[in-house]
Amino acid sequence: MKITEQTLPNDWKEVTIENEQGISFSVLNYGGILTSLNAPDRNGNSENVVLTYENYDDYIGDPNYLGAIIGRVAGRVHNSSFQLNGNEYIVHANEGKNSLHGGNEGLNSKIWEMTTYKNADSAGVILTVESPHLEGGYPGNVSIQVTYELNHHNQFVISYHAKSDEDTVLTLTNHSYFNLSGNAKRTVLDHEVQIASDQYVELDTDLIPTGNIKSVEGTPFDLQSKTALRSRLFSDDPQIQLAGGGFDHTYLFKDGQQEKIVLQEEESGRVMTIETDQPGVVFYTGNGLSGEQLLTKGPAQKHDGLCLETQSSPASLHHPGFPSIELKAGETYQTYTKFTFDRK
Ligand code: G6D
Repeated sequence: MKITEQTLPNDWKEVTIENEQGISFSVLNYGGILTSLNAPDRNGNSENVVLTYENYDDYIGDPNYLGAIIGRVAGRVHNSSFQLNGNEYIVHANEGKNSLHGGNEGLNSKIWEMTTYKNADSAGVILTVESPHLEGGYPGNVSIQVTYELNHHNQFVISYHAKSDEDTVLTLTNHSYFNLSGNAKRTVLDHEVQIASDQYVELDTDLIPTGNIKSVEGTPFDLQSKTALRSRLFSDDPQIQLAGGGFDHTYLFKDGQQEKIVLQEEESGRVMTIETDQPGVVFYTGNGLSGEQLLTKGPAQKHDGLCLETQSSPASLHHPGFPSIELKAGETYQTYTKFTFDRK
């Protein structure tokens, strides 16, 4: 394992970790942003499989949240408010009347402390940050730690750990846009995806969960077997249309299946398998990406990348039947998501 650290002209820090099998990642102390995740194709060419901005300044105030740690509450909080222990909390509205991804004081906009470590079989970066009481409107002083670890088994593991001194709500994720073609040389239209879920969450026109948990059976949302995205992203299904021509929906995982998501691209031969202890994932197919954003590959375009934001759902703040995102004072928030890379 090789660890390198650099200080950028704007004084941000960037750490890069690489193993001997051609897998490496780089992360910023700003927002815990993944600026690269390199994996080999079937011929052993190691290329970046996450979208990256050409100019790092574009990560500031990024409407796409490229690569960032998201919280305190990933997703949308309806009317930017919720009840907890009989108290109403108003969180920062940054999308009309609703709050997206923790509001303007979200974890993606903070400078995290970074330390590195190396073991016999792995190496990683530990990112820590303190989120003070009522930051973004959320109660509790919360200490958060996110670890990005790479091992010799071609696994990249993100672990999340947090504690609060007051009852609060929390659900964290990473907002990387994956594209297995390598350096985004193609869109994700010819990626194949498989999600171990038979339920998705219906959205309203503001992309807020309606509270209805729908069966995927017989709909374009059925991704229980390997499915080419090209066959679904142009569906006239009202929910696909409402999301801007693609997916932007929470899937609730079925119990008992360790491998929750498989993503692959035939042309490169790359395969990425995801395991997680999170109850669900927001599957977003980059419907909002546009040429205003300059990626390392050039101007962004719709469907240049896709997000697999493993998380619980803020829908639980307003509807029954969803896994809770409450975190009791003194209890530990602990979750992981493991990305395993292979090539065929
Ligand atoms: C769009 O609706 C999507 C979100 O899910 C995504 O996180 C954001 O773009 C970056 O608003």
